[in-house]
Amino acid sequence: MVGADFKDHGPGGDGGDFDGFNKGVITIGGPSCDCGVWGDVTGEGSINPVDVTVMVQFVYYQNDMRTQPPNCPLEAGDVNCDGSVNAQDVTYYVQCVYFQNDMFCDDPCGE
Ligand SMILES: [Ca+2]
Ligand SMILES: [Ca+2]
Repeated sequence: MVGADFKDHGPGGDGGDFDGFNKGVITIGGPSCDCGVWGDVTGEGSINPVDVTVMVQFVYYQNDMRTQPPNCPLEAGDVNCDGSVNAQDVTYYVQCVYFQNDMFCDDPCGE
């Protein structure tokens, strides 16, 4: 069929030019889930003493310097996934950075 034109013949189709889908990222209920490097509150891509400092500043001094990944369902720094950022999360960071003891919960986006 040389020169055929795509028409919308599906259910509800109006026979006009096919325009039923928007190409691109599939989104279900909002932006796709992406927490970056899980637990990275500075957004530079790794977990290190700077992240510990940022967490201590936030939890103990109400000085919020965290970077929140825009499409992450959990608050930045809530690495035990209990819904709040507090001293327990700081402990997890200290364990992770200084004792190589990774107690973080799984990345909620499943990376
Ligand atoms: Ca970091
Ligand atoms: Ca927590």
